[in-house]
Amino acid sequence: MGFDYENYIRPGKLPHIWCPGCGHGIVMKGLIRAIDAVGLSKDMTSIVSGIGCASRLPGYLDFCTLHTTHGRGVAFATGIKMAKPEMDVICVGGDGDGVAIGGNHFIHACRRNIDITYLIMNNHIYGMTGGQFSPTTPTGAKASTTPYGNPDPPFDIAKLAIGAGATFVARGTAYHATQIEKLLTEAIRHKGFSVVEILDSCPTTYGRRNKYKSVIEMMNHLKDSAVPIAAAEKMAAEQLKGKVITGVLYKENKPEYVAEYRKLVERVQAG
Ligand SMILES: Cc1ncc(C[n+]2csc(CCOP(=O)(O)OP(=O)(O)O)c2C)c(N)n1
Ligand code: SF4
Repeated sequence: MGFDYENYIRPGKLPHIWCPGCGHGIVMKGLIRAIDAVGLSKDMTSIVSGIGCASRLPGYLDFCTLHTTHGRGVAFATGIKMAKPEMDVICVGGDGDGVAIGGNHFIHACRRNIDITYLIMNNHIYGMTGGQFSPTTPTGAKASTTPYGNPDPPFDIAKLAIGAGATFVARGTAYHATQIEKLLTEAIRHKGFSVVEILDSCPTTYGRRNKYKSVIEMMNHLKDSAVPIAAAEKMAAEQLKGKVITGVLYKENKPEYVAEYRKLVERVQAG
């Protein structure tokens, strides 16, 4: 028998809002499979998001879910983890949600090393609102707000997370569907702030403006630009130009924020 996705989906919430060819559905399947692999319980797992097409994901899943405000998913997730450390907390959202309006919350959650898994679906654009450029839109790419090409350099989300102090950082793509499950499984098991960036497709607002003839072409681009970290380590900088390194990019064990905070409270209360 095949994998039982329906066990985790709220039937009353379907059909979903995503366009044909949107990568968000592939990522959701990877997340479901990872949750199943780790064996998380529906009652003790909170899935939180901000606002955007990516942020609609928790609404479809039968867990303790919270759809919050734009860029504030990580702040709400932090509150849940502080109040109920026994819960597993997963936060999801898009690149606009996570590193534009929510960028400040993101870097500070990385710095604290709070035990939350943060899944960022990076489609390089504000999909929901019609394709404005985001902090991850590549230089030169077209968006509704950069019709002549984006003059800004993009953020590298994974490098930003490592620099800010996240203790588990991984990257995959919507093309590499089975890898999404593996990366998220490891991220959920990691004790600390885990960031999983999945490079994703938005054919509706990004693909059509940037001369992708089809969703397949967008997916092939994800396939061709990804280089697994083990292979990348043997390649020269010149060969890596225009490529994205995938896999587990960083991992370290460090004290987790809620546990340290509890110790502090106990110390103060003991006088
Ligand atoms: C405070 C606030 N500002 C702006 C918006 C409008 N808004 C809704 S979704 C969105 C962008 C979402 O983009 P992203 O997070 O990249 O997700 P995607 O839709 O591409 O999946 C914006 C700007 C809002 N809802 N709230
Ligand atoms: S607009 Fe883009 S991100 Fe939003 S559902 Fe459609 S394809 Fe996906």
